Amino acid sequence: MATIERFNTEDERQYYETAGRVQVKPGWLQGEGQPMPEMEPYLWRWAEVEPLVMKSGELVTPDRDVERRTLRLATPGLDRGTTHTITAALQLLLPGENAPAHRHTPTAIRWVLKGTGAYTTVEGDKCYMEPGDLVLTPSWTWHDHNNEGEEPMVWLDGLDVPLVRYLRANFYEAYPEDQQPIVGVAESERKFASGALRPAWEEPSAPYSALWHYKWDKTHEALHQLAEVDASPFDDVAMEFSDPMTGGPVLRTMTCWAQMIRPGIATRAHRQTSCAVYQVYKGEGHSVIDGKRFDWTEGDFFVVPPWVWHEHANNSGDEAILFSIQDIPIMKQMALYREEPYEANAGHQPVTGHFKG
Ligand code: GTQ
Ligand code: FE2
Repeated sequence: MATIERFNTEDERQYYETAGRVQVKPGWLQGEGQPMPEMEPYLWRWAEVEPLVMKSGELVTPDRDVERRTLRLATPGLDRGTTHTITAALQLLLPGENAPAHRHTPTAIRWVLKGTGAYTTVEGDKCYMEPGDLVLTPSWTWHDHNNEGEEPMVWLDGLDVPLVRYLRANFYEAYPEDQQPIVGVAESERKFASGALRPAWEEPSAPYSALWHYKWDKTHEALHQLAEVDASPFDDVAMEFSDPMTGGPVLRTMTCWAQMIRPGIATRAHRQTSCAVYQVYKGEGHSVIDGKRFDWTEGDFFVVPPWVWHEHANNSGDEAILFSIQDIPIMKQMALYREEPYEANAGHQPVTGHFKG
């Protein structure tokens, strides 16, 4: 029981003491609810992270000495997770290696960064991973990763673990074998190959996208096609990966975006109650987050906490492409999503500092 400092009489003192003993807490002593300030925006440089990822291949081996070979993006101020809802980690799988099959209630996404020749099997569907591909392993789906190729594979894992843990719904089950049986290859991908047409007889049946593999070529093409006709003042050419059956986000708790910040563009600042983890897939530029300028280049990662102003810019001569994982779906489903544009100064924050790292 926290000590209570506000009492004027012996009667009041006794009241608060008794309340403490009985395990009830006067609400009038508590402050008003505020967005939790513990998390700060942060940026990880690929040039610093990549050597640690590659070296992890010499230190530990999945299946033999560890469950998985991952390095979490650990935001200062948080005990776990990369945000309060999302955990992001880099995973390395060397040629010939297998990350054993299992399933868990947290949902995972994979955003492929490097390598070719590895696949993730999701519920028996073999999904070959190439850079820029998005592979979903929704809640409670069996998955295992295998590298049949000649190159080290590196991808970004995004999971809703902090949220699921908070909700006390974290379950895990190992598959009896290292690999689950293969039922097909690229089946979900071929079912929705056009991106716009879907099997006519099927109705939405699962609480996540029926397509779980989004190929980079299609994503990149979609960004360029959109750029020809429209863009957002806050996010430039931004696209959300969507569930082909519903048109909604691919998952219930997290959504994934690919966005192109075109050369010369400086977006207007806004803030949302949702938060996001970004990867700079291509190009260079900067973001101003909470008044601080974060310069980024290919491969870097950065995090935007809830309810802080942020804007993106690209002063280079080439396109910049950002991938992000955001917790918008959970906020919207709970009717807690809010968004606000930055009105002053033509939508741009005054820059009060530079992130050094
Ligand atoms: O690859 O299955 O980063 O289960 C964390 C938990 C990756 C995985 C993570 C996982 C996985
Ligand atoms: Fe997993």
